[in-house]
Amino acid sequence: MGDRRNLGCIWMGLRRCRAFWVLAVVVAGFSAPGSSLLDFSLGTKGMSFQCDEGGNMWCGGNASTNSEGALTLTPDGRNLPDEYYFNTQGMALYTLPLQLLDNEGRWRSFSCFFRFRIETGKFPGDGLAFVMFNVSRWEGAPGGDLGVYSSSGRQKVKTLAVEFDTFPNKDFDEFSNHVGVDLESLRSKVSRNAYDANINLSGGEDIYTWIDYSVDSSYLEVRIEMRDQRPVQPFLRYQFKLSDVFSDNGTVFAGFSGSNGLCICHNFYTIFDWSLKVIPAGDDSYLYVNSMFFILIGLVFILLLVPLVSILSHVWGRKYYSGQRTGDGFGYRELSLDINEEENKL
Ligand SMILES: [Ca+2]
Repeated sequence: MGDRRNLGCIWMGLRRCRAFWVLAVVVAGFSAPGSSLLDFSLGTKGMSFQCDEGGNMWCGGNASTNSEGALTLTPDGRNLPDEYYFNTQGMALYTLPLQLLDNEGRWRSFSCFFRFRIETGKFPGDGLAFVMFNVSRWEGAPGGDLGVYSSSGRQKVKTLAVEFDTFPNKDFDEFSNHVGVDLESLRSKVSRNAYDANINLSGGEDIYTWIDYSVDSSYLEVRIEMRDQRPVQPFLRYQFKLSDVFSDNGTVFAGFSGSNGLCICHNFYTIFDWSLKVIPAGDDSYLYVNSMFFILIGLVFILLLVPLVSILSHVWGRKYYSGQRTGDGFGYRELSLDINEEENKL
């Protein structure tokens, strides 16, 4: 009976047939393209950061991991002589490249989230940065250069950095506790005092961060929060084109850097969790158009399939009922003959 009901729903109208919509969703789902090209999550809640040979991170300088699977960027031993922390820096880059340029020359958006903590010794050290380079391995100078930029002042690799700076350098810092977007130099393109969001970057508490770049708008947006709740409004945003920064072939390596200088000031940097995904060229509108295209293909397929199933079920139904008796004891053919006989009498 169940099979007959499913076939019968075709005659009842497609809108009332649950099987139709289930099939439509399944076909459309199989047809729609994936929403991201590279999508990973690392840290204490899943696959741990791995700095060892063959691991998921290339780690330079003092970058390492701890027993919780988190990433640390400078020496993590506590209560050691100040000299132990002098001019220390660490760089950790995800080993797989981010292909930010597709084969048709279109740039791709990206979106990332991470949770970090900066703990301070006697006085705050220099800070950490989320980084992207056009090379798989790079180490900058410690101290105010954040381990990101070369001490000469002329950066040798193509760089995008979002800095979380905890030490005021009078030559290029406007605030002592700030977030900034840097490109070819430490002089931030845009920066903002983290106290505007009531956040002390080196306060020893977890800070949740979202960094998104949209190819459509060309805006990089940074959000920070003391809890795992993404703010609606970005804390900082800066407009630029990825092609102006990474003009080679769009192959980029992403990760983190942190540093301390030559003073009795140092920080301990921990990245607990990090997730990142690269989004196909043209971002959301591109995804929408393509998804709709494949959904339409799926629906056309279904609309072609439905008449075929209907014809087959109709043929099957005629064969099935032919010669069968009705619930009153009359067969289809018998009932037809009886009616004809009554008509003949009249
Ligand atoms: Ca600084």
